This record gives sequence, C-alpha cells and structure tokens, in this order.
Amino acid sequence: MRRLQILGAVVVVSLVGVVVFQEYRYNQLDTSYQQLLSTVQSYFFFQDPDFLISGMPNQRWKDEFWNYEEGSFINISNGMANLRYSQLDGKRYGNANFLQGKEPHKNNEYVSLLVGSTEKTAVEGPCGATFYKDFPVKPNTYLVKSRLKITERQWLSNTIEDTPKANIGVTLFCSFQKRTVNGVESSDYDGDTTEMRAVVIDNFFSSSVWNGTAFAPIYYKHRAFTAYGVDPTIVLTAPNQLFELFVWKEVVIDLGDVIKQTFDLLNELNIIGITVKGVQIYAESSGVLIGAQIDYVKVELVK
Ligand SMILES: [Ca+2]
Repeated sequence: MRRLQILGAVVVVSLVGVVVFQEYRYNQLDTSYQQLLSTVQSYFFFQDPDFLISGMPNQRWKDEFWNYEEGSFINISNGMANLRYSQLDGKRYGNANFLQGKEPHKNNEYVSLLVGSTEKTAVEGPCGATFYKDFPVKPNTYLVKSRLKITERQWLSNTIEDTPKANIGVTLFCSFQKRTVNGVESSDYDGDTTEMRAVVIDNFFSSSVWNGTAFAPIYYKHRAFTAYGVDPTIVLTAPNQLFELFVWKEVVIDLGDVIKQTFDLLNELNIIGITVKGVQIYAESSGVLIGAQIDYVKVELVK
C-alpha cells in the first residue's frame, strides 16, 4: 500500500514536472520567437509625424483631394495639420487628405514611409513593411497615436441612403501576397483597376452619422469595396474614438489588432501577407461639412 502511495506521488510529481517543463519550453519558444520577430519583422513609421514642416505640399506630406468641392482645404502650419472637407449634395463621398508613400494603381510615389525593425533604424524604403498572417504582431506593441480635435461638423444634405456621414482617419494602402496553385504570388500594386491589386485599411479616429436631428458616433468593423471599387477595404473605428466637437483627444489604434482583423476579414481570399506601402490621413464625408486639426499622427513600437 505504502509502495503504491510512493509510486502515485512519483507519478504526480513527474506529471507536474512535465507540465512545468512544457510551460517553460513554450515561454522560451515565445521569448525566442519574439526575439526573432524583433530582428526580422519590419515596421513602417511616418516622416514628420508632428507636422513640424509647414507649407503644402512639403518635403514630407503631399496634399490631395478626392472629389474636391468648394470650401475644402488642407494645410500644415505651426505644428498642426488642418483639414476641411465639404460635400454638399450627398451624392458621393470625397475627402481632403495628406499622403505619404505610394497609392495603388498610380505608379507614383511621393515621400516614402520609413521602414525598419525599430523607429531609430528605420530608413526610407520603397518596398514597404510586410506583415504575415502566420506571424502576428503582439497586441498593444505596435500603435498609431493621434492627438486631434474636430473643428467643424455640419449637416448639409441627405444622401441616397439618408445617412450623411463624416469620418476622420488614417488609411493604410497595402499590396498583398496570396497563396495560389503556383505558390505565393504578390499583387501588381501599380497595375490598373481592372482587378484587385491592393488591400485598403481605413482606420477611423472619428466616425459619425447624421440621424436626422443630430450626429451620433458609429463603430465600424467590416469589409467593403469603397476605395477603388476592385480592392477590398477594411473599415474599422478606433475603440476610443473622438466624437465631441472642439475637444482635444489622443486616439489610439492597435496596429497588431488591425492587421489581425484585416486577415480575419479577408479569410477566404487566401491572403497570407500584406505590405503597407502608403498612408493617407484624411477628413471625408458625404452630405456633411467636416473639419479637423491634427497635432500628430505617430507610430509607436513598444518592445
Ligand atoms: Ca504637432
């Protein structure tokens, strides 16, 4: 009997030992995986995230309009980016935006994004930063932070769906890598709009809808085809989005989570990687006048 008890105790101790060892091994694996990732993984960073260089376009940001309408403007002065977009008839969307890097389908590039394994070592690189579905970035380690204020928001007209909307945000323009019968193929990012060549990720710092009498915040999380018709657009609102007028707020976007959600929403397309090649910071609307002042839009890598 006593012998059996001793045997039992030995078995239990051994099992606990195995479990503890496995746990240790996984932690070791996790640590070495993270160490490997920290040397191999490249990240993108913005140039002049604090808007210290005035004038438009300047050496860092390019101003653009999508469907320019009267009363819209873009400028950078005194360390602030100012955006105003007015869409009068509610029949389309448009925006006022700042671009850095490369847009799809255009075969043009303004100022390249910074790319590297840390912000300190990042350099201007035309290739962009690639993220793989099977090698996720740890949550809360790779963030976009923007301090901004809504300076104007005014209903102008109803839209076809009677949902006038206004958004302020940052878009990531990405090429993608896909698994096909021939192996892994990269998308022809510069190609025309006859087929899907990019993944567009819209992250809203603020998204609001006119409900007939007042604006209300909305939280988006879906896939659409809004940007170029052929390219899927992932639409996400920041969890701590800004809604109130005239109030400064720092909005935080977890890029690791955004990239994970992007792969989830593209699941059936066999996309295994995305390469961020360009970014756009914008105020967009349909049937609404929207204005914003942005103090900074920076990328933070917490290691
Ligand atoms: Ca600033």
